[in-house]
Amino acid sequence: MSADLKRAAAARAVDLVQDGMRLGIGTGSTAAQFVELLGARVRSGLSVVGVPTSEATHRAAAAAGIPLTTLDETPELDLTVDGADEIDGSLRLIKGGGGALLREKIVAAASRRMVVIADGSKQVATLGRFPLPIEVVPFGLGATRRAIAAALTRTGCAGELTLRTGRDFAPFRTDGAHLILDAHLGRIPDPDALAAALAAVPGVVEHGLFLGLCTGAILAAEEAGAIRLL
Ligand code: ABF
Repeated sequence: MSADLKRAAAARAVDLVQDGMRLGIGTGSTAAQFVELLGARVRSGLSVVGVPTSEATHRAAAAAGIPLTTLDETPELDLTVDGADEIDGSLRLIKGGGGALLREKIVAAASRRMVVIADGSKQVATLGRFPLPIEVVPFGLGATRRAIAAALTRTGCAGELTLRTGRDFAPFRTDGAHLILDAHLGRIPDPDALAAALAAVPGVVEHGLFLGLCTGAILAAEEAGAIRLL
């Protein structure tokens, strides 16, 4: 997706922001466009406070001049705007390709509305083409991995689990110093069953299935800057 299309989706999301709102601010390259455009509105007098979903977004939002808060000071948010890796027709998401799924889910859950901004190609009929990120604590990794594999099998999923690595080939660490196992599933026949099974595994901190959290989506398609709303 070109930066222009990301910016078009982000601009539509900025239009949803009203004076006085408490915002959740997403992570990723599309959310970064939202941060830039929101910063410009703030510098023109819009009054908002934002909770960033990652250290990277914290830095970008602070640099853009957006007043920041925390969920301790501001536990209820009006609107979260964030990217996604996949979205289906029922607004169910896979997130976490950028590694920020834990904070993203906490912020989305604290928000009355969550709007996804994304490339239209991220819309799928069935979730699972994008590898599902599963955030785990480092302790007991081998046992946790086996339990996750069993949970996948029980819920009709098949595929490989890979430990995510960074550019230096060392294990990728999240903002919470956890690890990520990516589940290469192809398709997830029953996302609710899988979400429940993963949540029941000790050692799993969070997973990238966002179910019942997203309330709307702004998808930018390649065709002539078309915007599709879900
Ligand atoms: C975050 O950034 C993630 O949940 C998702 O993995 C990713 C999407 O990034 P991009 O907007 O760069 O495609 O929203």
